[in-house]
Amino acid sequence: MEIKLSKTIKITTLFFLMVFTSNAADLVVRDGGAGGAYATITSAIAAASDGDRIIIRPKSSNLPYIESVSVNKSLTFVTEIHGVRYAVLGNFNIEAAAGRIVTVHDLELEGTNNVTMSSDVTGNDRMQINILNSRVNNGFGDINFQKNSVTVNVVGCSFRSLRMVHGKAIANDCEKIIVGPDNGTVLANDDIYIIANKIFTSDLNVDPVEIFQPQYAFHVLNNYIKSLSGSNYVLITSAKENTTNFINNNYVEGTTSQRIRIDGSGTGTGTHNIVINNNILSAIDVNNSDAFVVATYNVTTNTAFSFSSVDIQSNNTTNVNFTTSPTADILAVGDNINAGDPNSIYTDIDLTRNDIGRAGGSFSWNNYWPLQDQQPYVFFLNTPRIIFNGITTFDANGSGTTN
Ligand SMILES: [Ca+2]
Repeated sequence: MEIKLSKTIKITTLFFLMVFTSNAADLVVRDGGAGGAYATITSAIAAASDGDRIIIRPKSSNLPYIESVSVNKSLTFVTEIHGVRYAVLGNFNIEAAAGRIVTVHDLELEGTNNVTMSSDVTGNDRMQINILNSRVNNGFGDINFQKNSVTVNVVGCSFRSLRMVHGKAIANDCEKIIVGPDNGTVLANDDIYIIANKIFTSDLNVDPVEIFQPQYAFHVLNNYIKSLSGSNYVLITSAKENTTNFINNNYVEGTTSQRIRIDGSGTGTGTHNIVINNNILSAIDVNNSDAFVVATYNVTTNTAFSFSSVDIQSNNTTNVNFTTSPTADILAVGDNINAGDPNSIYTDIDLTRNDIGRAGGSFSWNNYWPLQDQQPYVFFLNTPRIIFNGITTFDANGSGTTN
């Protein structure tokens, strides 16, 4: 009898647990509240609870939902019609809260509006924001998440500028990516990744990529970076002490030079390494005694490189021939093929030697483009990778539970 009672209690507990963990709801938003749906995104958010999903049906003729959206819960936003973004005319603001997770798919933010956060996150937990397959003001609006304790993943989006303090920017079509300091109380435990973005600015005196934070190591990989100004194209003004940072396999183009500048003018810089490998560029300008800079296997069509205060430079090649498209749709082809760093950690995804430029290495541009086709995809795998030829012995031990 006692045993039966115990079993009943267990089953009841399990039942309540299941109910509690599976109570996330889908709330549907449709034009005019058709079919009992919510008529506005705002009303759906008001009725939602943390963990819910808001499914938004694009209006006919792609007319926008005319409302400014403020997200004050952990919610996921998706389109009801696969492959069609829902349009919103108004600002899209995400309110800060420790532990909050907000994911936005398929947003078409229209008018002169931006995706913003109004304040820093405070408390002992971070916040995470994911923006995927979205477009801001037809590529001319901004995404500003440069707030303390916010980790962002912005993937496959079109906008003018992205500001953040930590996270990943992957396969975006934009003019500028800026990473500022994270002065939050709880730091993230992984690095910053800027991968396979098309970053093309025609603004004078704008640096397409700018990093000025000492909290995280950074990886700037396989980007197409072009500026019509005479300024810097990748600008690093501070980095985390005792880290190794990577600027690899980028295509860098400017009017006067193809320049990366390592500058010590930011705050918090301590001794650190910066590896600049397998890029198409023509100039590296180091003005930071805390940075130990290595530049190898870079190429340029120019007759000479301008490498100022680079600590180690080898295997960089001038006068190379290759062709590329200014629209970034065609990859560089020519002397850069199979000419990158032969170390196996840089091996291409077809297992050949690294192709210098965007197509080379594990984070090949080819993994991510064409983007914005609104198909689901895996955008990042945090797996160590190495190619090994030969025979070796693995020292393997296993353990497990026994009954
Ligand atoms: Ca290759």
